[in-house]
Amino acid sequence: MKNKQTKQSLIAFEERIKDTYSQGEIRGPIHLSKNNEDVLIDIFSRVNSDDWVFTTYRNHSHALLKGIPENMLEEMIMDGHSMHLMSKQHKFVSSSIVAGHIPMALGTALALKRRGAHNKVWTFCGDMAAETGVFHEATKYAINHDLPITFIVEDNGLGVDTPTKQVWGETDTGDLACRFTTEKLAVVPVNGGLARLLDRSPKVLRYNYTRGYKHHGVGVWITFPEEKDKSTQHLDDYHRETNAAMKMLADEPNSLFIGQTVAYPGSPIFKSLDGIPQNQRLELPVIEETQMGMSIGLALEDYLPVSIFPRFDFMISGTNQLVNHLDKMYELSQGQFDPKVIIRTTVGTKRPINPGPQHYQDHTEAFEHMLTNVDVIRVNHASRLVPAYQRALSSNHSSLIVESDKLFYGDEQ
Ligand SMILES: Cc1ncc(C[n+]2csc(CCOP(=O)(O)OP(=O)(O)O)c2C)c(N)n1
Repeated sequence: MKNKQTKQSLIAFEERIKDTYSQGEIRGPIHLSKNNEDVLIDIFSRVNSDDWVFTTYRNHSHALLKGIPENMLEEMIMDGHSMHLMSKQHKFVSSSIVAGHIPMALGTALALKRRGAHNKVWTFCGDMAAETGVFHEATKYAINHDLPITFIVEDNGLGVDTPTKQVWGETDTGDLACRFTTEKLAVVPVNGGLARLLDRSPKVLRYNYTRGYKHHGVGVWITFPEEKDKSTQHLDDYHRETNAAMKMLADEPNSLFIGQTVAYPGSPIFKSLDGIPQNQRLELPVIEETQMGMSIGLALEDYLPVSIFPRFDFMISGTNQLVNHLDKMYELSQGQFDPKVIIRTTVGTKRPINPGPQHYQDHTEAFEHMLTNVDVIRVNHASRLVPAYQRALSSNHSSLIVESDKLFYGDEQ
């Protein structure tokens, strides 16, 4: 695709967004990209204007290279839509749910093939997303059904601040993928069996780069103008009380904290586990269904899993294991199994910046309807945090504890 964007203009755009964000003028989270401009320019030189692009929250360069004009993009970012940019006109979709866009991209590729259309789909994701089940399902389906889609893995070695290989071990989706070099679109099969698959049209490309910015934001804490005189009391109370509650759980024999940001920083969860030994923490980002199922399995062997999902919105993909297994195990096994898991999740706040509905939904009532055996406890005030976890600990049942957005800013949401 002919595009007037250059490496310099992509870098300059991100610099401008960084400056505007630093001044407290952007009302949504931003995820800046740097150091992968050459590769993206090369890939997009093969993308036609009527091709579809599905991508992540780290999407500004993709949007510009797909032809979204700078001023239009800037307006969407200023309005807080950076993490979930979409443009029908430009056939551009992105999502702030990790790997959430990948099956949609697959479906669009299937539609194009069935229709006999000439255009195709390009879908981008990070290395942590490339370890998920949906990535593997989608790539296998696309390869075996010869769908008009290319998957591109942008490998910066990290998911937020968690080194991907620390979670998954050394083998990565490089086994599935071919290596992309900026000189030419090269297929470098990692093992012979896959080379045969990769010779066919759907391809998985993978390239390495060093992330030029922090995961999100600009690397320093921004105080937004209207926040300047606000007290931090709520936040201080939240940190103190969640830490006291988690320490109480950590004292239980066999308790194990699993989930995203339990062992690496990246959300307030990390701070709440201050002082808890590393060997009681197991980092598991972005595989929420597997995490929920693993929690049940651990409990079957008498561990006490404290299964943590930093956002209720992310926990949704663990719903199958929660509703169909944890909640029903007692009934299905005729009273033989009643695994006990303490699930902890948080409703995202809209302040100081609004992350959009993929990060702030409160599904408490829906889960109250869906669950019959698991207790659902919503906590609205810091003074109720320790009692809520005490109740979960002394109960014979599993519990889902929802830390409400009120905990961060009181009723001022
Ligand atoms: C389903 C889901 N789980 C967790 C998160 C929180 N989260 C946002 S980005 C991210 C890391 C993703 O890393 P990677 O796929 O390597 O992409 P990168 O950000 O490095 O480009 C996580 C865990 C989320 N947005 N969605």
